[in-house]
Amino acid sequence: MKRDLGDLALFGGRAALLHPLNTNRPNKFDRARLFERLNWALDNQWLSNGGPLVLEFEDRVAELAGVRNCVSTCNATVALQLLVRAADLTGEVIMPSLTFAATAHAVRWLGLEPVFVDIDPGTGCVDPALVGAAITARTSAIFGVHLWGRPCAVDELEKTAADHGIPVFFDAAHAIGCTTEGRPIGGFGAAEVFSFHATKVTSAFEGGAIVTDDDEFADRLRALHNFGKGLKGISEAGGTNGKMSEAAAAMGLTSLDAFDDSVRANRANYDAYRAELADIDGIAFFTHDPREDNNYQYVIMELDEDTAGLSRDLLLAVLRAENVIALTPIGSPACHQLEPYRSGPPVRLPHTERLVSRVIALPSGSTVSREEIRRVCAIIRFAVSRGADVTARHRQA
Ligand code: T4K
Repeated sequence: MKRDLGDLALFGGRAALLHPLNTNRPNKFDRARLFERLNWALDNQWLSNGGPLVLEFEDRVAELAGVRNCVSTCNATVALQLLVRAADLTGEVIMPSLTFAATAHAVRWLGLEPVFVDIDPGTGCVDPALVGAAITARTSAIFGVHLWGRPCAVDELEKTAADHGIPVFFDAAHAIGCTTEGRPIGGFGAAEVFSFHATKVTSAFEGGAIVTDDDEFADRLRALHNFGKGLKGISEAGGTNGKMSEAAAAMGLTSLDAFDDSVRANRANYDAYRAELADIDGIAFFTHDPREDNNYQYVIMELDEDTAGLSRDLLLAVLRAENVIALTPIGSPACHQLEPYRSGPPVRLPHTERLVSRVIALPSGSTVSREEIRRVCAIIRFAVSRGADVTARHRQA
């Protein structure tokens, strides 16, 4: 319990938590079941290249996403690159800047140019009206991003894309198990991409997947992620190695077994944070539509510096000193504020820039206890209630 400024670890007090509490640490899963699957794969002597566990994982992901095809990959970044190649994209791809660098890097790595547009401040997702206005003769596709699991304006983006005769793809790295108007994320646009990185609600250690209802496109993707093998003509155009291993699929399946428990825990954590901090001026939470399914893997808090009297970065430093490793969330800084994009032609995205300077991702997941949340909130409550004093003391130090 902090009573005086000197109790804050930033100013020499004892840290509130004994061990670092990381944001995005892996969720609980049945370890015995994982080892069982790994042993089975070893006995089966088929460890990659479309093995039985990979096929089972693909079926489970396709079912969750409500689509016909799932092509699993070694990670989501390669999955995004496979989309670029499979759709023969060239020139420019329009996307939000408020996303993890992987969305932009995947496109740039293949020699295309990401064109960043601003967000709708109400959702944090790309503003479809601005996407339409940014389309030029060089635009070959639109990439929407379901940021922090919040579905973007899928219908508007699909319409804009259709009006201009270009495809729209969705980076759904954060959005497995989410719905919009009752429709599961996975079936929108020409294809969608999930990430199964260790930090995601469903983890394959490293992994990704492309889901689509377009059978022919799925065949192209399947060939391209396996050196171009298996589809007439495509092999001559080459391919890459983007395959998922049996070990990753074993983890992915075991993590999927725990999906409902992980989401329940995330939802309870999100509700607990909101309840604990509801009465504090200057604090708000990024919301989801409670009528829709969401995986709630990110608890995103917004801090209004003027009201709180301390900046987002100072609050992060306060928390870090207490062993609470809260983060500037994915998308903060935004891509256009990062190299190599920052050195390009200047881009002003006022809604993006405002949001990224205010947000904090708080620790969540099924290994975070209610007591840990209570302690994190107590630190935030104390620091914000004494915001101006914390800022002044920090300046003196
Ligand atoms: N599109 C979007 C919108 C994305 O967010 C991502 C990735 C992608 C595409 C590409 O997906 P992948 O190609 O990765 O499948 C992490 C992840 O590597 C990345 O997957 C994720 N998004 C991104 C947002 O976060 P870093 O460099 O920020 O991770 P790191 O090491 O700083 O860890 C983040 C937090 O998680 C820390 O608090 C530590 C904790 N952590 C991390 C790991 C790896 C753990 O507690 N345990 C762990 O095993 O990129």
